[in-house]
Amino acid sequence: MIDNKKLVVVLPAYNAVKTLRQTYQEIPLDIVDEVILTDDKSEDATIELARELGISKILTHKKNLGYGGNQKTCYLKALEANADIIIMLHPDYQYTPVLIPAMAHMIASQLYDIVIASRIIGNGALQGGMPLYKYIGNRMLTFFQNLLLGSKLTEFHTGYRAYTAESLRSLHFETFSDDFSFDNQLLAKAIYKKMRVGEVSCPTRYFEEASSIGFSASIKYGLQVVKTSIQFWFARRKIYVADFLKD
Ligand SMILES: Nc1nc2c(ncn2[C@@H]2O[C@H](COP(=O)(O)OP(=O)(O)O)[C@@H](O)[C@H]2O)c(=O)[nH]1
Ligand SMILES: [Mg+2]
Repeated sequence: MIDNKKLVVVLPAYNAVKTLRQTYQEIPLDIVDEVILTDDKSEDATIELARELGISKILTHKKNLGYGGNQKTCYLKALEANADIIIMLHPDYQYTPVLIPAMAHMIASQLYDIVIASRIIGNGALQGGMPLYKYIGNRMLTFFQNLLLGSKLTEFHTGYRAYTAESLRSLHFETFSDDFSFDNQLLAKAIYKKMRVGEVSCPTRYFEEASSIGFSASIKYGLQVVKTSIQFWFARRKIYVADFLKD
């Protein structure tokens, strides 16, 4: 609990057996009320390990839905569990769980609806081993997207995020993509709805198990970011409102 608010951490898992234990062990369970793991039909023993670790709520998909589809289950379950503050943390040990209190307190302060952990502030991304092409892509997409969205975020592509329950509910995330562009559509919609998005700086770690998205998937993701930004631009000018931006 933080300021009498229920704090739920969600772990969207996919083949996370090598990193889940370390991630879970660093979650500050003194302030986190519930941890929910959703498994997107992993091919490894993620589920068995999650049970062994005693994770309080574990859900499995009957078939692989994708990263966005997995997050939809996470957030639905967190809202069903009456969470007030929801934090998504990747179980691939890429982002440090140690920042959970900082992010949760920023949300609890009621100054922000969403808080993202930026790997760009503090210049940690390259030091943490982010491949140069991902770093350059991240910077260019962020610059382009800020321009079209009228925002000033240091990045849109982090997978470490905190939300108020009200903001998640009002985003209607069920209309977002089941694929990797879910994250980007979510932030675009939040800015479209003039939500208050804050940032904290966060180191990042790139190692084999923490990163499976290769060059071609990154290109596909980049093109979807461009599309999302253009859809936002059209919607703002009332030319055409894409489904994911509708209320
Ligand atoms: N549900 C689901 N999640 C996936 C899939 N592929 C990757 N992920 C997850 O998506 C997140 C981002 O992918 P990752 O490979 O870590 O990307 P990177 O760290 O940005 O290079 C991680 O939490 C992965 O576990 C998939 O096919 N399905
Ligand atoms: Mg990763």
